Amino acid sequence: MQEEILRMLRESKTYVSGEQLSKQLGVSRSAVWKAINGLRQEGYVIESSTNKGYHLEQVPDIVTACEIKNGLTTHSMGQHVVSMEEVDSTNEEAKRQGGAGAPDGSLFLAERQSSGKGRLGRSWSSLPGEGIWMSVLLRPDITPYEVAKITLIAGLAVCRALRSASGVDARIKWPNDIVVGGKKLVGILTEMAAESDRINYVVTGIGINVNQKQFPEEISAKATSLYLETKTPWARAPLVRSVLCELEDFYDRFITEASFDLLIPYKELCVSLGRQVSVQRGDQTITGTAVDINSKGELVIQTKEGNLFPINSGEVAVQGIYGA
Ligand code: BTX
Repeated sequence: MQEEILRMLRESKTYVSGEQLSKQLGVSRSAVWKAINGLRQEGYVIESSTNKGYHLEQVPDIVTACEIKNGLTTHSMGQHVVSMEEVDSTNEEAKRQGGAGAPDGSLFLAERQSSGKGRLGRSWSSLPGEGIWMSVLLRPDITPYEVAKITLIAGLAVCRALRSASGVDARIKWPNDIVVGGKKLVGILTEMAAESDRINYVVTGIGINVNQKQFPEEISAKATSLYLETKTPWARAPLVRSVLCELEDFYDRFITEASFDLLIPYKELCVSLGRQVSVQRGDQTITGTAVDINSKGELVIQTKEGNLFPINSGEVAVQGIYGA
């Protein structure tokens, strides 16, 4: 009912009377009053006047299902939303619910992660209310071998969404970190459940630093936020919607259009190309210039001897950009 009341208040430029709300929803005036108070507790500022009724004055910066879905134009991404106050990790929750049959495009969000995960067992700082900690569950009909492309799509979609929403010069550090001026703005962790050559589901976890004014000391040299880059606070729900729209657009094209070449827009935004990079392969360190991304999505490194090494995973250190 809170969702319905909110919709009616949003649609009306003037006050909506308690009577109108209770008639339209088929509930008592006191039920309306309780729901209004519930919304106020979530942070909505709702004016009430004895004669005129209720008026929505201010919407809080929260990432509830109701706020995400308000104005969301996707057909699949984020149509099923699980929004939590706190969870261990949105990726873990997405995997739990993915195993239990949650639909393609399901979105899992939390205000706070108690064990936010980075890659290779690292942790992700997920302070409450300051960032977007979200995971999208996908059920693509592709082979496990093609999942690397989903990783690239996620990076591309988030980068494009943040560039157009905020104007920051965000770039992709291959395969899917988003950096601004060498510092990490977004981390993406893609995980999958698969059986031999069939994907069960893919979970793309996206951590976006939005309103942090400062970071814990151990990461302050390498992390940045939209606030630090623009000196303006950002409402998170519209950013989530932009990410979902871009993600759906690229993902749909990847799945349905045989001729779609993801690498064309990707390379335009990839900051790794043309730079000096190094990567550990077993006990060998390969150092050279990142010269290309091949059709498999691998980063191609050219050594000074002229040898080409395609790299499909592993930590690639890029000169001038902070690492993990
Ligand atoms: P990563 O392993 O590339 O980055 C983790 C490293 O980045 C850490 O070791 C630390 O040095 C640094 N770091 C930690 N927190 C932050 C931060 N907030 N901003 C910038 N740098 C940081 C990248 O892993 C993948 C991160 C994915 C996070 C999302 S959040 C939603 C979803 N749920 C979940 O548990 N993980 C994903």
